[in-house]
Amino acid sequence: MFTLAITRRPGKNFAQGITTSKLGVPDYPLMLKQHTAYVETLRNLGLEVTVLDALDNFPDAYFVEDTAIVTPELAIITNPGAPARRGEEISIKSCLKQYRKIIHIQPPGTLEGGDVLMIGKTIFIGLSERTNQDGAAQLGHILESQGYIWTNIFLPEGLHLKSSVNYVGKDTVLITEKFFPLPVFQKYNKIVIEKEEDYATNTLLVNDHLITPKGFPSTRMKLSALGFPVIELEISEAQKMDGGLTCMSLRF
Ligand code: CIR
Repeated sequence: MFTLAITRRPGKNFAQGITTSKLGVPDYPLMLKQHTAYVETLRNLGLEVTVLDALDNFPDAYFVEDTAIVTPELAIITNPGAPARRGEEISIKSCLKQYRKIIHIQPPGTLEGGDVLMIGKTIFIGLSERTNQDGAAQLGHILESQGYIWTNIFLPEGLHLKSSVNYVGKDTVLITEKFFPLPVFQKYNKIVIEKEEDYATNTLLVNDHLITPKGFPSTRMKLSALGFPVIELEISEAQKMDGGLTCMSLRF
């Protein structure tokens, strides 16, 4: 069960963040409204949620997930692969150090939390444009010393690993068609997401509830078969900035 979450308020300049999406210019008041609903949802699920202030020089900083990996034992502060995002991790460290012992990923290693999928004591690390082999190996070795096992995955597509695979409980992963054949997920049950709904793969399991983006009816239906309550959240404005539900919080 998660008891805490760290989030960050999107800044006025959030539309200047990195994006490849062609979904149009995002709207700030709507972004804030959707972010507030996201925070409220986590609170309703019993988490104590910290909302950090926006960072003026870092328009993507509300995607806090990329800046740290938090396990029950440690907080590993990342070295983001996107140069424009390097520096966001400093204020996350100040916040996390009250909860966990801190360890850093060191350059030339790069790592972003969106590439790290933890399923119990098994860690999958995506090798992407943001996470290199050195960064992945550093994380792997840190976690190995805590009894975890880890595997690298060369991403066949996508920004981060969790853009394409997420754990939704009951030994089941939500996975895109493209990632479905990867042997590393062989031992899990799989819910395969149709191409048109790829974005909904970024669904978040929090305290036996599934939070999923609104507007993906086929995924919504498939999720209900798992038996957890499903909460749909409108996050169109984060989607325009290549972000999703997992990216906007650190949960532990
Ligand atoms: C970026 O490109 O870094 C941000 N605009 C989106 C980050 C999304 N983070 C995530 O999936 N964990």
